[in-house]
Amino acid sequence: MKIGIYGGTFDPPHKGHMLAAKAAMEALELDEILFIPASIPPHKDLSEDSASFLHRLQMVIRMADELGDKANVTDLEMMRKGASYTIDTLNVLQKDQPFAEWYLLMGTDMFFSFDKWHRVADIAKRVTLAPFFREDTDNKEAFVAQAEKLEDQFGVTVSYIWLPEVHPMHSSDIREKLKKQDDIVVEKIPRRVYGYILREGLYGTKKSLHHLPYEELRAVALSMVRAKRVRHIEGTAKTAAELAKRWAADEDKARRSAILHDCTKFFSKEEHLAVCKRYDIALDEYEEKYEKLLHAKSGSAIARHVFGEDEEVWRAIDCHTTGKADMTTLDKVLYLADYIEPNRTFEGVETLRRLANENLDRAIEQALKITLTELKGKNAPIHPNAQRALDQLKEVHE
Ligand code: DGI
Ligand code: FE
Ligand code: FE
Repeated sequence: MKIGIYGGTFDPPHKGHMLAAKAAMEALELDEILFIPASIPPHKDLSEDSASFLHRLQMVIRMADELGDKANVTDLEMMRKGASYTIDTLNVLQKDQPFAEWYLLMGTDMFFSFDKWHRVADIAKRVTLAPFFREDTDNKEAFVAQAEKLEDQFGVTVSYIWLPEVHPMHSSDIREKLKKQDDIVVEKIPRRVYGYILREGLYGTKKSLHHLPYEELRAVALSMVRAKRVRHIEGTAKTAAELAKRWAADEDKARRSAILHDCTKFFSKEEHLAVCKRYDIALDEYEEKYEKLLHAKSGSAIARHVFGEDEEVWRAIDCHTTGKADMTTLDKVLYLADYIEPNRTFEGVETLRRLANENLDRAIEQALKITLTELKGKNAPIHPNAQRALDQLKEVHE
């Protein structure tokens, strides 16, 4: 078991960190990479415009989520009072996993100051040092000399990680650009980290979330869900826009409702109920009981009250799971887009996609039939709105 430890302030985490993490995972064949946001770094003072530990932790969680199952985050340094020293962190981690091989990932500055670290000799016995070598900015001779010096002095093994691409922007530049609302920054940080920053108004970004431009809304909405949900939501937005065009609904509203439709999908039951209570959303007995129905209610409330979306948009989100009688074209577009977006693979999805292009109502009727049959098979109760939607659509041609 090889574990890489990647500590830092991550204020904010950016794509440079991701590239470095990927390079380390590959070069060292790591089984796990563990990000450790520092609480109070001993080597540098946090700048005034920095984010709190909890915000940095949340951002790192979002970055790590992009890197897959091998990437994890620990809040271990939050608990510690005073300065956070690597040796203390190692003590805790190695007690948990005494047989793992440990790699300490670090940037150039850290590598060159390593001999001055607190209890450096102890650290050297327990880890392999894995400094990042940036090909176009680091000096090869100085680097090799430092590695030899540390090896001689402390008996530590150095296994450097070669970074061919240097990410030109540092966290401090990113904070600066965020404050100035410079769009260039969007390319430098993972979208869901950017969304989190906007949502929380970090680094002097604007506070209001009402009527965000689509790209910002997209980032914020996606920052609310896990990475694995992103494809489905993006797929739904794409299909919703296409269906809106085909059936003369508002394309922009279709896209906005779709990007938000599952934004509360990862809320706990308590969170759904808290949102509904806060915004006076009355729940019926089905919604109270079946959590799957709740995300449409809480998602709609958030779209309305947090993002200030138009009524048509939050109403479409409100009925996206069950459907209802008298659906508007936008309601139908979202319902169907959710059902047939490109990542859906169930039997009959191709037929349904064709039907969606020929006859919107027949397609919804078909989708409802499939859902209700499935629910009956599982002995799950059918929401009256779903039944009403189906009955009404059937009436027209029976
Ligand atoms: O959020 P998604 O997974 O993208 O899709 P969705 O919002 O349509 O949710 C689908 C889930 O909702 C699926 O597991 C079935 C459930 N569902 C839909 N209609 C009803 C329902 N569950 C019950 N009990 N009753 C319904 O009428
Ligand atoms: Fe949903
Ligand atoms: Fe969905």
